[in-house]
Amino acid sequence: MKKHSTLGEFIINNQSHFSGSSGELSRLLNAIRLAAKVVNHEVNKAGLVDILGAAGETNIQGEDQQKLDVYANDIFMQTLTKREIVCGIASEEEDDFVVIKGSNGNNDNKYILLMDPLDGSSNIDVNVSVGTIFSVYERITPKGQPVTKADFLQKGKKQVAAGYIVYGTSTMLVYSTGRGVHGFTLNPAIGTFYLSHPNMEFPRKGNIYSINEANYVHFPQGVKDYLKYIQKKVEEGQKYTSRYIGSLVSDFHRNMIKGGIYIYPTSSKSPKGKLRLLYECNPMAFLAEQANGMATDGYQRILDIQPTELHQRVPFFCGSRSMVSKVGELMGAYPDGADY
Ligand code: P6P
Repeated sequence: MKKHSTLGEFIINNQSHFSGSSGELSRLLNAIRLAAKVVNHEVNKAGLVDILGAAGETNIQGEDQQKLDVYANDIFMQTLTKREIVCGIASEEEDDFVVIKGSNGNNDNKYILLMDPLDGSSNIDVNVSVGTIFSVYERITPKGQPVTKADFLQKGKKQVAAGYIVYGTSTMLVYSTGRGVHGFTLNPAIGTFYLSHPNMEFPRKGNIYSINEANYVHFPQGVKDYLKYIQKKVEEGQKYTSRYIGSLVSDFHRNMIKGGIYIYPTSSKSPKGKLRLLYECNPMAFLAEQANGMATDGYQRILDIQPTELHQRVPFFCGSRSMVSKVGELMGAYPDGADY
């Protein structure tokens, strides 16, 4: 596909790769495209209207709900509900999954979607990039019946699509349907996404590490050893740099382009890690592997983890293969020293 083709053209041209595709996945991706533009418009003017600040409620994570969190959740829910595409949605902003019926009240739609509608929302008030993360599966319970929790607790390797929108200096939609990772940049003047980054890949090696070192004292020893390993490399003259935006999507996006690793390990504040498996780690891990990168919980492949709860948290190590495998080695994941 030539560069600068539009996202719409790209979706249509790639539909033929799905055997028996009835166009539902294309319609799902087009719905995400539309919702992304609407949310982008609001995010870009957040400072101008009274949409900042907590909505006065807290979500299931016990975090203040910024009004934009609520707004983004509503826009994606509304856009995905009116198009006969999904039969269920799970969201960071919803305590439980939501059953989505077809217009005639049926439960015949094929896909389920999980999302973090506005990740990094604490950055909104300080004008730093935030993002939307989404993950798509085919339902596994029988068509015609309401979706159940089992449909949402599939292993990450069963995803049929995943992606993110990064609302940054420019707004990009980056996604994969299992045939590589492709980035589209929005031209806000005409509201069109153009293919700007075809076949995105993590450089095998990298020199950027993204971690909140304020939690150092509570890190597992293997993570402490990895940071010491990096510092020793710097002493030996190798170039490394620390970059941590506090927005997973932005750190991931930069590391995928330049090479690097993002780590959110366990800590006393987050004994199971902070990031959510279903709608943060699984979609980002799907993208990472499609981009020749790697994603583990420090010991095992994220995409192999059997989920047990909608909002469960896991430690997250994601990025360039050589960096993720090195920290895994120090965590004791590869006793035989295997290098991925
Ligand atoms: P901390 C945002 O809340 C988020 O889920 C990720 O986007 C980000 O990388 C991380 O948490 C930041 O967490 O504890 O370092 O502020």
